[in-house]
Amino acid sequence: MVDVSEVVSPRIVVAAAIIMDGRVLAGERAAEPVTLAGMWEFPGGKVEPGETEPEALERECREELGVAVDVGRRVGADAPIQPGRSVLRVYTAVLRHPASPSARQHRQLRWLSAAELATVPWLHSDATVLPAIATLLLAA
Ligand code: 9L3
Ligand code: MG
Repeated sequence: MVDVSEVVSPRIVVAAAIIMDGRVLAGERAAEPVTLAGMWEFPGGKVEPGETEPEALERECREELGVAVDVGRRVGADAPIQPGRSVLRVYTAVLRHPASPSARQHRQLRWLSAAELATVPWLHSDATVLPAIATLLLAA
């Protein structure tokens, strides 16, 4: 059956640019789907029905990283994931407590400076936001 909501408007995927001390947290995707394994992303996932985007991001950071975050403002423009089907929205976020994120679902996590952003292979969607992230990191 066709899900009408997918036809009418693309699914929103939110991701967190968690920034601390001039670095941003990036994660290497593990399996699921296997085609994206080894690619790097800002942690996050799909907004579920009834959730606001910040609520979804708080939930995803809890589930994927085991941390509480305060969600800030949008970074960069909407980036297509699967054109017409899903779109990525990145928000800044800060850790609410001085806890270390743990790689509960990622293969590994890294804190990257602006100069290090290009050292990992990013998902295409996330790569489009990197110039805006670099600007933020350099201003911090
Ligand atoms: N995705 C792209 N960039 C991101 C995230 C968190 C997700 N920063 C894409 C990968 C999947 C889809 O969105 O195609 C759903 O993500 P997830 O729920 O598997 O994390
Ligand atoms: Mg995810």
